[in-house]
Amino acid sequence: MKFSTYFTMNEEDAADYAKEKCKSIFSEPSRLSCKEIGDGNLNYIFRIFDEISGHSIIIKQSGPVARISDEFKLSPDRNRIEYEILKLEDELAQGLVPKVYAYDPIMNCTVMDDLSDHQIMRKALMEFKIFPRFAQDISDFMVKTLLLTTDVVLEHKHKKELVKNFINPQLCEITEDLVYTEPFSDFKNRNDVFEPNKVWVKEHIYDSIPLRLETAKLKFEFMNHAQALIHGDLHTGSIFVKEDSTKVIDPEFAFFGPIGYDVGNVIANLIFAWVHSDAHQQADHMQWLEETIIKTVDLFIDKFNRMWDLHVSEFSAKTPGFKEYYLDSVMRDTAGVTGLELCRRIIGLAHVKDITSLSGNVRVRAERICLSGAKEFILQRDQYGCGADFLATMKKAMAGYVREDHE
Ligand code: SR1
Ligand code: MG
Repeated sequence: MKFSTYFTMNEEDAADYAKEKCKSIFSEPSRLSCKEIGDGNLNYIFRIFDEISGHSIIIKQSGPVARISDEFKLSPDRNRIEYEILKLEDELAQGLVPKVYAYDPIMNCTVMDDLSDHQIMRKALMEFKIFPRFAQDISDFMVKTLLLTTDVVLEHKHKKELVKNFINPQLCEITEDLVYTEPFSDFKNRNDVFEPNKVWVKEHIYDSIPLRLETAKLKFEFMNHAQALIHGDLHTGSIFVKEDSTKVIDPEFAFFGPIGYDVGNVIANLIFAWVHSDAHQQADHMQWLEETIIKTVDLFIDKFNRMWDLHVSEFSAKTPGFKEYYLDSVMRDTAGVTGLELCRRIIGLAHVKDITSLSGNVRVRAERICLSGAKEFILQRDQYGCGADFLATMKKAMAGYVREDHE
């Protein structure tokens, strides 16, 4: 009876929930302990551990408002979306997402694999670890989950059914506001800019009308281009890694949107790790990240081309030249989104630790390098055809950084 009406659980409740609802995982005798381990912006993550069998699972529960601020009212339907998408992604990109075992539409929670033997990638990169498989795995994940959910591959009516099933208006609104709108003017007064960079941000970002115009175009493309079932929040905090494994988690922002949204998020977050390693003078780690940025984009392009040839049978899509036209537009979106993500994590409400863990002039420099690169990605987004182009923009931004007198 305890779980017949929704309430937000604490650790004790979550352990009781596991005892009552997860009998096939924790057979008797069991001694369950629970710890809330979430550090994301939205949900509660409970790790349940059976001291007798050694088995463990994760219960992820969504509340009616975001953890970061109750200003964000959120539909708990995001839990259903996440559950269904993880199952679909597991079919499309086997081994690259956690297994999900159950979804409870009353308690708005999902039971899934415990990935405690992995580490959140952002944290691991901030410890200067390297993951040789990452570019292969993430390019695989993106090409399989993205290209295979487009209407150049799926039967058109089936694809439209999926669009309907994964309509996600509240989470999309967060992205429209926090990624596409607020970083480019402070009209809502909730941006959070590092004090020593406030004047610079006003001059180079808020006051740039060309930048605002291009971000407005990108915003309406995000809202109106139901291209593929995108993850919608594919940053390094949504990826678990260990040396021989990569797992993508947290697809609650998923909906049918532009493919470049996912690819651009991955690249921008590798760039955050790169400036973080620069700030700590970790030349070897920077070198690995540079190679990884190039490889991620190039492998994505290469696999996209190969999968297209294998899976696309739609009459119009097979017209010579169409694949190249399609991929060009994906690369253009990727560059634009790389720039958007770089801006929004520095100027907007939701930051990343790669940057906020820095202080003083080192943070000033890291932020300005990211923002200078970001402007170029957005304004020149039709100039990106391969991985080296992405790295070249950031190298130029770093070389062009001039320390100002007041710093
Ligand atoms: C109010 S949510 C802020 C951010 O956290 C999520 O992880 C998404 O990135 C969102 O934009
Ligand atoms: Mg998340």
